[in-house]
Amino acid sequence: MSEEASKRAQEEADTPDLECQSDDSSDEGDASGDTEMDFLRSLFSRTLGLSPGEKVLDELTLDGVARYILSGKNIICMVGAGISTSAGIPDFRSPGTGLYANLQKYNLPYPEAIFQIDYFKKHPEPFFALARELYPGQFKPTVCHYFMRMLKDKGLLTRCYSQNIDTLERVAGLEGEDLIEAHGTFHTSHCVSFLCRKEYSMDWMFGTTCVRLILSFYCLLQDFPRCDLLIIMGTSLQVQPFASLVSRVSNSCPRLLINMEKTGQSEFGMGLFSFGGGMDFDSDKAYRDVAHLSTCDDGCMALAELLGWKEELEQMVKREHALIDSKDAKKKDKEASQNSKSTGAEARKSDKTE
Ligand code: CNA
Repeated sequence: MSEEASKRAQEEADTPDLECQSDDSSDEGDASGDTEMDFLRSLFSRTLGLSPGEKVLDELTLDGVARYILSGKNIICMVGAGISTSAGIPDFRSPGTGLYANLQKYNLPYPEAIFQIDYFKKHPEPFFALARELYPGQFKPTVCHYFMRMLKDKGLLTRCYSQNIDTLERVAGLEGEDLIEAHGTFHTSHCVSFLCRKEYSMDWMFGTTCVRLILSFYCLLQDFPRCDLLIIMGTSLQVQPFASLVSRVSNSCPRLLINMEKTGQSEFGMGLFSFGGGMDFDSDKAYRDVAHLSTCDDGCMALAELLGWKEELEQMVKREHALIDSKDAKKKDKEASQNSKSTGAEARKSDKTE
């Protein structure tokens, strides 16, 4: 296979399915057959790990990633519940502390039922009880959230794709186009009642859910092929299709996982990962995936230190947390003075009636 044909086949293999166009030009004759063969060869060799992409990290460690970042890169972050556990919000699957291990009190038929719409329509109480525990306003963003904010401030963050619903990315300063909230968010929500939807929500729904989905889809088609570095943090990569996004970057794009455990590896039963694109940290063929096993906060702080940003990150966390504390204190004072005013008014009213 010529070098050019092989390059073309590689490019086609890297193109997301939805961007692929059928090639029906009849004048290409055998050339088109060659291209298809090249494409299939490339796909199989990639899937079987025979033809890895280019190795761009000088070493598969956090130091290697830091040196690579310093040359200025388009970074995508993919994050999950593990980035918010240090803020006090439990994740799903951590043994002992995860929500799935602690849902007995809600008497669910099985743990996932709490997030299923059919179950919710019949038994909304467990979801609302859980939502009260997770509702934004009670928690502060973590070091990891502010590390992503620093990536943004330094012009390195293409976008953050989050599975979380706790809105802490927004509190940390990722907003608008910085953020795709792939599993929805408490920031916007809607009534599931058919009657309610009919009366209020066609425009509203369109302005939120549909447009958000279309934009998210458009963004990921744009972002992933252009990504220079994918940072995956605090997720078990068990929920599809989100998890399969790790295979949407080019096969030369390094992927850094900061998590308590290794996730996203190609294993039997790993759904989309078993067809190529899964993470490979340890095999002889590993050439681009780095696993840094630690808390997300420690991992981000270690990376910040290697980048020479440690002090700046520490100061940002301190400053932003102090700001949140002072806003909370003002809000509490206001609520207390409103409460005392209304208690006073009620007391005067009852004095008059007596
Ligand atoms: P998960 O399946 O519970 O996985 C969490 C992962 O993070 C696991 O691999 C843990 O080992 C790891 N982890 C936990 N704590 C830390 C830590 N401090 N540092 C590093 N790693 C840690 O959660 P996923 O996000 O993968 O699953 C997707 C679900 C979770 C989405 O549908 C979310 O909506 C849902 N969820 C969100 C929140 C939230 O918004 N904060 C909380 C709980 C669940």
